[in-house]
Order: sequence, then structure tokens, then C-alpha cells
Amino acid sequence: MRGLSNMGTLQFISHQNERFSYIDSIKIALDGGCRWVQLRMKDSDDDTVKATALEVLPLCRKLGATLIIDDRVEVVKEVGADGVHLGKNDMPVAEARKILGSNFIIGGTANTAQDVLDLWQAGADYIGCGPFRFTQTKKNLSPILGLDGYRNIVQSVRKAGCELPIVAIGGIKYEDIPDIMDTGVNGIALSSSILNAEEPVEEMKRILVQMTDGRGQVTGYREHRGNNQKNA
Ligand code: TZP
Ligand code: MG
Repeated sequence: MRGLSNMGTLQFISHQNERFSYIDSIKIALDGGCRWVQLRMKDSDDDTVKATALEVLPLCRKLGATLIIDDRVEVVKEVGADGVHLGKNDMPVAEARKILGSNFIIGGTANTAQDVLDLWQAGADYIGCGPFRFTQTKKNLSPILGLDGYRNIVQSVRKAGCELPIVAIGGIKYEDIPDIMDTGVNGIALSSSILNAEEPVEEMKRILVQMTDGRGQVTGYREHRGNNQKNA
């Protein structure tokens, strides 16, 4: 099992808006120092996702950044990305694991402790857990979790022996991060707070400085650091 410490401390989810294309959005994240990006193109066909992945993969490789692709197991395999993220309506994790084997990362989406435990049993490597609050980036949002939601989920799955990295997602902004990390989650995934910032690259840098000690290690989040290190 991969360690907790490098499992997406800060993940960027690609998006497009009036200012930026999907590829622009990933370049912004990389320029700002993010080293884990998820190519998420919900409404595009596989060929378009594949072509985009082939453009961003060399950029990620050059910087040692991890590239995860949302939903498209076959595209991940064909282009040699690092892994896939599977939502609730995507291919089941266990099936994706059969296709991808153990050399690819598989992430799964959770909204409850039971979701996390089910994904753990199915062989997921990390969990995207949300939404923290309402966001327009994703349609058909699950119920909002807030800080208490994360606290309860983390506590209950750790009690059950599940040490999978849990990454909070959904409407997260710079100022939310310390409180969210203090709930015991292992990382943060975000999109619009970067892309809607006046200076997106600077916003990414500001968030990374707040979250890490410069070596990609989460820092300053009191209660759970020991836990992270134990499992690193
Ligand atoms: N899953 C839950 S919320 C979300 C996804 C992919 C989008 C996160 O983007 P934002 O813009 O940071 O709310
Ligand atoms: Mg999905």
C-alpha cells in the first residue's frame, strides 16, 4: 500500500471557465507548485480526454507530478497516466483494479464512513470525500459534510482500522484549509478557488505555502501529524 504522506496533500481538479481551458487550468496548478492533478472532463468523450491527457502528461512527468484521470479507466491505461478517480456512478473500484492491476493509483468518491469502508474493501488507494460545502463545479452533489462530517467520518473509519488517505473536496477555499485539516483528513482537493482567483498561480502558491514545509509534507496540523508519519 502506498504511504499516506505523498497521497495528494493538495490535489488540483481540472476545470474550464470563461478564462481558462482544461489544459490551461492544469498548467496553472503546475506553475503554482501543485504536484497532483486530476484531469476531470465530465462532458467530453474519451477521444478528447485522451488527447488532453497526452498533452498534459509530459508536463506532469517533467515536474514529477502525479496525473490522475477522472472516470476513464481505459484512457488511463492507454496513455500511461498514474491512476484513475472513480465517482459513485463510474466503474466499481474492484473492477478497475482488475483492469489496472496494482501499479496504478485508484481513488474513489465517498460521502459517508460506509462509503469509505466499502471503497477500502474494494481496493481503493485514496478517498476523495465531500462535498465540504456547496460548489458549482460538480452537478448532483451529495449532502454537504462540513467540518463535523469530516470529523465523524475520519474518527469512525480509523476506528475500523482503515488508514486510507482521505482528501476533502468541494467548495474549499484558502481560509478553510487549517480547520479542515484539523478534522484529521490527509489532504485537500480544489478547483474553483484557484481558477476564480485574480492571480490563480499565486493563489496555488499561497495555499501550498500554508499547507507544506516545502518538501510536500503536511505541516502545522497538530492532532494528526503523528498519525500521518506513522503511516508514511
Ligand atoms: N467532487 C466533489 S466537489 C468537486 C468534485 C469533483 C469539485 C471540486 O471543485 P471546487 O471547484 O473546488 O468546488
Ligand atoms: Mg467520476
